[in-house]
Amino acid sequence: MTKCFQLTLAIIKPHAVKMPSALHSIRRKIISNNFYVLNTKEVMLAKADAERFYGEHKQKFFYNRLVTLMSSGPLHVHILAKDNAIQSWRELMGPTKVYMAQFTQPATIRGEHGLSDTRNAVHGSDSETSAAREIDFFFPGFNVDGWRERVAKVVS
Ligand code: RTP
Ligand code: MG
Repeated sequence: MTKCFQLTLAIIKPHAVKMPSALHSIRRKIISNNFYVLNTKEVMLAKADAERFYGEHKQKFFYNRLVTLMSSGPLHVHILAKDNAIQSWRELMGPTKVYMAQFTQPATIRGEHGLSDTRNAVHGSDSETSAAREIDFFFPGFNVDGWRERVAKVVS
């Protein structure tokens, strides 16, 4: 895999935020897998904001279930940085579907803390374009391009 220092947006979903053992375990996994946490906040989304964030899934059968979950309680939102952060965080999350996570990758976050296909504990960006959009959604003052340029100067 080619090394590429990236940012990704990670969300700990409401049911996991409410469960201290899950929250603690997820935070430990973030740190022990060498992610830098560049910014973090606790956010309560209005349903309309959750609908906007998940607009790409509007036609899916699980859309209403998803936005209801994501506006049901506080989220913990993090900007994570690492080489290949997007893929690395998605590997740590594990498969979307909880039965796949529990049976094929039980040591992943979703394998350990997923309760259902919707309540699968965590979210992660799926591309650099999504990461930039999602970071801007939750951290509008965070300059993704400026941050990338500063890192490129330091590592070159
Ligand atoms: P995410 O966006 O949360 O990181 O998850 P993902 O890429 O693995 O999965 P995606 O297809 O983008 O789905 C977004 C979220 O929708 C919920 N979902 N529910 N069968 C279902 O009930 C179902 N399928 C997906 C999950 O919460 C998923 O994370
Ligand atoms: Mg997704």
